[in-house]
Amino acid sequence: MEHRMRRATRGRVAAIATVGLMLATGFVAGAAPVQAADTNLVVNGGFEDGLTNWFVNNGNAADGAQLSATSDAYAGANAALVTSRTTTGSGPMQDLSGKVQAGQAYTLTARIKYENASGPATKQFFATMHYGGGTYTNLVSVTATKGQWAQFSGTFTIPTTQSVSTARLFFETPWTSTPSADPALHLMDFKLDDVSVVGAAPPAPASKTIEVVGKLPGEHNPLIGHKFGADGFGFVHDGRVYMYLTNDTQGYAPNPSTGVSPGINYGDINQITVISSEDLVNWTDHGEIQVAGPNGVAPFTANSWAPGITKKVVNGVEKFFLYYANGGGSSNVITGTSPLGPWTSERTSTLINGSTPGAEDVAWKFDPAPFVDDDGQPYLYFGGGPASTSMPPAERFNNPKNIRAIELADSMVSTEGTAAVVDAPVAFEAGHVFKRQGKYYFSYSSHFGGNDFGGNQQPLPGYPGGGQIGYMISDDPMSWPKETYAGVLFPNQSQFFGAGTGGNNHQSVFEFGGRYYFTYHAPTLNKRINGNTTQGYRSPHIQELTFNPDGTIQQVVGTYAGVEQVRDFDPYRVFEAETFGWSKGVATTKVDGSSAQFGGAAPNLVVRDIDNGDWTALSSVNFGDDGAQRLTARVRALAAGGQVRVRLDDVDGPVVGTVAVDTPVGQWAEVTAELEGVSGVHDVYFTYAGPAGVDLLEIDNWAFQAATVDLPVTVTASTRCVGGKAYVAVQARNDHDAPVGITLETPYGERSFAAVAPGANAYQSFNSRAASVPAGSATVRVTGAVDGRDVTTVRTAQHPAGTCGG
Ligand SMILES: [Ca+2]
Ligand SMILES: [Ca+2]
Ligand SMILES: [Ca+2]
Repeated sequence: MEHRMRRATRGRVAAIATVGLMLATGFVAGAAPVQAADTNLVVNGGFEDGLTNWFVNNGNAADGAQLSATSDAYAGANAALVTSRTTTGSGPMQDLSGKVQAGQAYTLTARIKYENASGPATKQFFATMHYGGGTYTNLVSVTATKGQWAQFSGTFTIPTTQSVSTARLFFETPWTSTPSADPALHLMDFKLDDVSVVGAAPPAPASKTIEVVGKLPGEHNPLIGHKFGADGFGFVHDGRVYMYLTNDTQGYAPNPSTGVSPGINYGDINQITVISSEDLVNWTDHGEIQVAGPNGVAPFTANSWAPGITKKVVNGVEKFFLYYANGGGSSNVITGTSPLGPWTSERTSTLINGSTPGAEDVAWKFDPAPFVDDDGQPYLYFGGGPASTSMPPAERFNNPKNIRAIELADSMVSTEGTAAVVDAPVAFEAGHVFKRQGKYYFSYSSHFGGNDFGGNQQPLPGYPGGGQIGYMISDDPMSWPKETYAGVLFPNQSQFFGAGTGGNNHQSVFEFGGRYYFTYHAPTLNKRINGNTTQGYRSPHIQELTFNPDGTIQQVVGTYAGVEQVRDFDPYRVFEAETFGWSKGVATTKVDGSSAQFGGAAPNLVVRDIDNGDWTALSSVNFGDDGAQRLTARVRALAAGGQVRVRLDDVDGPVVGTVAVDTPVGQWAEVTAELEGVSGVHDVYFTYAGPAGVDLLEIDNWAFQAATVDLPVTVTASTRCVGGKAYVAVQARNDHDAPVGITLETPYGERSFAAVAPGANAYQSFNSRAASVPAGSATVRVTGAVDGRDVTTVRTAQHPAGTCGG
């Protein structure tokens, strides 16, 4: 195996490993036994599905090319054609992250052809792996003859020390720093076909499922117990509260044997988690937005921390703007057509960076929080981190002037004017603004002291301590002198949740149903998993925010109890199964297709990792006085013999219905269960049972059906003879406790009666105008109201044949 630094600026490593070289070193024999389990890790390597799974290498900003399908194939109907290459690395790429493994050997084959008339007679090509950052490794090489398909055929072994969390395979020509000096030699078009990388099957990803009950039944904090999420930003739209969260679960990697994860690494995070609720207790998991990174909505950013969202009508269209920190160095925004996307990037570079006027001195240009005023003027608050060393130490500590306010353009994706200093005392990060009764409230997180803030300084009287949420009140959203400081809004969360829950915080405030709510985070789920030795994985919390008559805020007390459920849950609709009040032992995953509840644009998730003994629950479900008669679920059986037991009020509560998941294994299907004794308001527990040690099923959505309600009525029909004619007589007695409408119908006529009193009869004898009638039936239609619901009951009454005379 040959390693050599090829390009200091990109930290590039060449590991050319032709079969010959591998054999010469004796490396293949031990490392790459060909096994029956070997798998081709490349998807659509023959391009018979067009360009599916392929894209142009974008590892460096200068990389670029056009990729198209061509019918000039080595095999089959299609190959790939790459043109307009801007660098030697500009070539077709496929992401093999999560598929290749360190220490494993793989066999790579591919066919390549170039034809440029002005090109050289022969040309070397590389198959190269980009392991993220500046690490590139040439895997296999071939020298092609112009106009002929050449074959890559070689083996490569990934070093045991190589991180493979990013592993992207691409095809290129040998590197030169100035390829445009001789494009015919360095930037020729080429065609690619029949790519395969064969080796050990991809490893099953280690489970991230949280096995403990992270949110205890009856409690409302943390908001969810099946995943983490930090820096929550609450946003209200159309009767729902959406929480946008830094995806702390992304880098969570519990050791399979100890269950303990390494500490959180913010650098791993390039997704934003979205959850929503209409009652503040039952939260729907909408999954993650892949915001940053090579496959992100904004691939020119690497991280997505501390989201902030707002909406605005731009050119007559309501749009949603999701701001986020691209690490500490810059901030950016992506645009959605709904709070759940889909998302696009209107920008090709970051929104807030070193060239933002007035922000040049801000150390960390992060934590962007948008605010749109009543007059439509949008603002963005951002910044934090170490104070300028040009300040005296005491000022660095007390008034670091590291946060900024700036106007946004009407487009919401660019700034206007110069950023103004927010002189928040002891400020560190997490600026946020809301407006109430004409006053603007700026809240933020304070710093923990240390050398970045002038060393061990004495805080000014009344200024916040370390890691607290302070706030200011101003009449002007761009003017925040230190005199507007109003106090500590929330002490450090460890004061309420104890050992292991200290550290940073990040808050927001939203108004919902006439009340104000305060969001913050605390590693409480992490604490329930690992005790007081937490690893920094944070969970979203909400408390109610109340105000004094003078507009100041009553300091918030953090509790596990959280906020009151603001309305009962409506079960009589299709709702996503990834909606939990509480849960145990389950996980969620995004699936193809749209949400049955939230519509075509919204992502859909399913509940997975459902084992015997796991459960999910909904808080305060209102079945009404007449109750539910049936539960329907969309499920995919993964094993025979799975069951969903529906219980009321407790995980061990009475079983009111059992869904037998007896549909074909592996296929999505609808299953139903009849319910008994389900009325009124209850917590509902879905408990899962079946063979141990296997995943039982996945669940997409639920729907309860209301019980059919009948109006009580006693109906009779008979025949009689009057004047030689046969009559059919129909009678219906109203047994309800209120008046009803009754219609009597026969083949010989019908009659309607309005407002038939309780206990009274509707009666009519219908003349058949014949001497006899055959046996038949009358229809009785009763309309009325039961518990405020309009109800129609239809009954039939049989009558015998009747003949006059004889
Ligand atoms: Ca092909
Ligand atoms: Ca499980
Ligand atoms: Ca679903």
